Amino acid sequence: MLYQRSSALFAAAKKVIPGGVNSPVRAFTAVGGDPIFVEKAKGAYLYDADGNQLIDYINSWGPMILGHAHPDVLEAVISYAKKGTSFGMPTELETKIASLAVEMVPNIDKIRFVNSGTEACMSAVRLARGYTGREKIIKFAGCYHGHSDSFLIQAGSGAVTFGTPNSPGVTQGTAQDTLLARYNDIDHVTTIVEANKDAVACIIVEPVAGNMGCIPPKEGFLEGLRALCDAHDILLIFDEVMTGFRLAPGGVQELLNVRADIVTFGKVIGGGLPVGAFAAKAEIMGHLAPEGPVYQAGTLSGNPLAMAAGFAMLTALNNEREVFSSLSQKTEYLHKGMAKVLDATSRPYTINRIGSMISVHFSETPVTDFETAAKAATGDAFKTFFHGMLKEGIYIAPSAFETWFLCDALTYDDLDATIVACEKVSKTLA
Ligand code: KE4
Repeated sequence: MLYQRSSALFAAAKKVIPGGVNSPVRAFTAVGGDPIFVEKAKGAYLYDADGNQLIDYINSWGPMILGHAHPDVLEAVISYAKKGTSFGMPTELETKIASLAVEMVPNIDKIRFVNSGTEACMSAVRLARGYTGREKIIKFAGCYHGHSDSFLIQAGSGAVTFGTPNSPGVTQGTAQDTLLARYNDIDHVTTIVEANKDAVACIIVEPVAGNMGCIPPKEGFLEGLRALCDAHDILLIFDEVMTGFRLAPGGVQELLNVRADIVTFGKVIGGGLPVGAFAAKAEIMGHLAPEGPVYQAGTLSGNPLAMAAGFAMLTALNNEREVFSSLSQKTEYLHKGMAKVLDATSRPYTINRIGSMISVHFSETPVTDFETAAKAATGDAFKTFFHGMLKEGIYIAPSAFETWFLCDALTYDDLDATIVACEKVSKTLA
């Protein structure tokens, strides 16, 4: 595996793009070295600027659940592009994808499309504040809801690897309205709610955390949040940007049977084009402009190409629901295979998994929140593991604070190749 052309492209990119990338986590800062520049992708494979073929466990950070360049998505985008790329006017296609999403996801009547997960989460919080008339929000250390000011308080994902819990540029005025709780600790959240009586508009949570590695909710945690919100008239926002249409057709609400008041989406819902969305019952969504007073807008929201890609993706998932169990089985197979080879080493590790989300942590203790995730990420074990797997042609998340996302184009031969690579690399983990 050679990466000369990627390195040369990175040097050129850094001259005109901050850090050479348009999103920090792509820069390999957490693992060192120059990022891989990709030329194209198909199914489960990436083809990089140096002609290497890599098995992809990032899948554009989630969207490519059926594999890259899915024929239904490509055909939809190409045919819609021929009709024009943007109108700034309503189209029937928006109603079609909205109706399909409402049919697939429990407990929502209406959905508003935006252009990213950040926009979806930012708008959901504004809606919750407008609906309740309250100002405080509660988020969880290590959870990432995009780069809106209110969320960059001990955020997960790339924000962690930069050691800037409160990013410069976020004002104290903003930060004071964001209260921080410990993930999987319902007592801590309860204490915060009780200390801020009638002041909390919403609790926003990744119902399965994916930005401190993959951290499933402990038994009763989500149910506890639901009860707490009911008792204090707080809106519960499930940030399903990662989990929506991935862990089940109806996301975590369906998988774990816990209802949120507002749900946000991104990634899969756009089929790889820029789409975010937020959804709720009509009674809440009716507060949004132009029906209600809470303003939210976007020139390219509901863009026809993005809607075409998203509609093709959701249609494929809705019609091929066995894909969800297929993905879970493949992820379990990978988990068991990697565990077997890692058990043969002296290196302590833990693997977290739910559905088609999985992460490997070199930790002596279970990883259940930001503190344990951060502790596991210290040292060079993950960095060594990442580069070792890359050398073997396996592309995993370039940070211990990320989740791997499997796609259903992965074959069991691909999974076996990944396990063999893991065995080889595990021997280098001192
Ligand atoms: P975007 O604005 O990046 O589309 O979505 C923000 C977001 C919101 N909520 C959750 C749960 C998310 O995981 C994300 C974005 N995920 C990261 C990966 N950890 C995107 C990768 C990146 O920042 O480049």
